[in-house]
Amino acid sequence: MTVTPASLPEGLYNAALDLLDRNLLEGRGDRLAVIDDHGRYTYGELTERANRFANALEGLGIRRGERLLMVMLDSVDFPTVFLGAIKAGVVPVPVNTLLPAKDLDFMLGDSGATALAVSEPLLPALAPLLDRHRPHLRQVIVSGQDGHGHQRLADLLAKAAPQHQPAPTVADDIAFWLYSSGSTGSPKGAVHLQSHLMDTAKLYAQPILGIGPEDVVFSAAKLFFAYGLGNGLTFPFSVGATAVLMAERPTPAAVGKRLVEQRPTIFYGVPTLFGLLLSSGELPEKGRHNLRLCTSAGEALPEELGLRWRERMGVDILDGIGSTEMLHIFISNRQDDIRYGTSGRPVEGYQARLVDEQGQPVAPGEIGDLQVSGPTCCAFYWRKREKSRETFLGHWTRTGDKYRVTEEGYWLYCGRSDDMLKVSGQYVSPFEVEAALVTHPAVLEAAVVGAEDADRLIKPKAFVVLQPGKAAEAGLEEALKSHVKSRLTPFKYPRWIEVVPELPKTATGKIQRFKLRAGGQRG
Ligand code: 3UK
Repeated sequence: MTVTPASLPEGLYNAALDLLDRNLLEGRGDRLAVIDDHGRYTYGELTERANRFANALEGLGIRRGERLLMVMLDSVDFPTVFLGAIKAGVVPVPVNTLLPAKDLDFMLGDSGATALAVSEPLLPALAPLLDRHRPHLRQVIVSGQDGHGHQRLADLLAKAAPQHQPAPTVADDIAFWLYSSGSTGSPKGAVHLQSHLMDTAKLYAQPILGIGPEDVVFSAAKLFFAYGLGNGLTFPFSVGATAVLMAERPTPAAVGKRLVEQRPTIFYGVPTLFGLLLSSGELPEKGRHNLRLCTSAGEALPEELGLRWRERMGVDILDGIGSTEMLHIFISNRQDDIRYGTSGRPVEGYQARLVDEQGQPVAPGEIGDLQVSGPTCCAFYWRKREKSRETFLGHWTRTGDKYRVTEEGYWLYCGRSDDMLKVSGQYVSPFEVEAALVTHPAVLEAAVVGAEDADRLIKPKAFVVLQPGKAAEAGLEEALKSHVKSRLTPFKYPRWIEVVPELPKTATGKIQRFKLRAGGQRG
């Protein structure tokens, strides 16, 4: 081991030391932290890489509190940059790598990032935006073979010193942000603190998953999602376990291959993927994998999917609900107490309650709006005072979900309170899909709602009114689908399109989506 673990004086706290250096202090420096598509890295090596990156940022003049936007694929460079920044007190802001340019443009501006770290394959999408943000954006760092005229991460690491003196941060300092999509389009930066990462591991991953140093974990959800960040970085690093990181999209083939070759003990997925895997023929037989447990989040896991998976794979899936605001899961099933079709019970350390429209607790068994309280809630939404006030009510946070508690005390998901959809575990705003549809020359108006597919998972369905004189020609449906795919993150496209003469509206002209939902299940 070449690095000596760093420490901070009593009263100070830095999440990156807790997730990296503590493993060295506790004698796990030679254990594997990361297996990615290119190599294997011990805790000693990863800690050194993070130290080098922290030093490099300081050398580039990026200071404490400044934001570093991360548009990065999953590889060892992700934890290097994320934890290296946190060591330096610089605030990493990982964002979805599949975002269209307009969203990246918004995030570059909204965050006021002074530095950008980007994986080489994603640079072409960002390059045209950079100049507009130059006044504040000072450094661009590329992870990959060719820096294309920018700083190359590998060069920065090679030149920087391997030991780093951590920034004197405290538990309540801002550590990182994650963007959450809003129903009206503009994403909200959820500002998280130094203590939050480790708290999700202590409250959820250690007691509920029973994660330990012998585990090898693999998350289909990428590190830029709050779900993936906990799954593939915080949780394994909190105990010195090994994370398998994969840059490519989590197709059934790519996932099936990792299950056989890397033999993870814990696999974290989302319902859509469990469904795809089961029908893909890519899943290993019971004896050929090493799984002991799976988790599902992002959207509700239908009971049949959980049961079919257990039958086929011989391991359970723990469904649990989390959010970007709460950082990770706060209501979950337990290994010894699983009720498929429900989210389980509140995780110890969190409190959950159901309230009516007046904010009063609902009667037992009634549906109510879910509010949650716990130590990992973000401090506020960046630059969104009004949204922050609506969402964060003292200790309680409104999740925007409807829930009911069954007689036996299991929490049952009953849908979103707003018009937002959760598709493959990710938010889709119906407004956004509608706006994309109406930019097509054949479309006058559109309304998008959620409809169930064959696995009982929600997917977007569009009702469109055509321009006067246009008829529903053959090929129109496919044309509209690809039109949306080219404008938005592709998974948001409507799986079914129904041409209608008009949309149901209120007297004030608002689309009555509930009428379309009631009328139009499945396409
Ligand atoms: C929905 C669920 C039913 C629910 C997330 C685990 O999904 C995550 O965060 P997001 O901010 O979305 C939050 C919203 O997603 N949801 C999540 N999990 C479930 N609905 N059953 C579930 N098991 O509407 C919630 O309000 O994208 C999930 C860990 C961290 C996360 N950020």
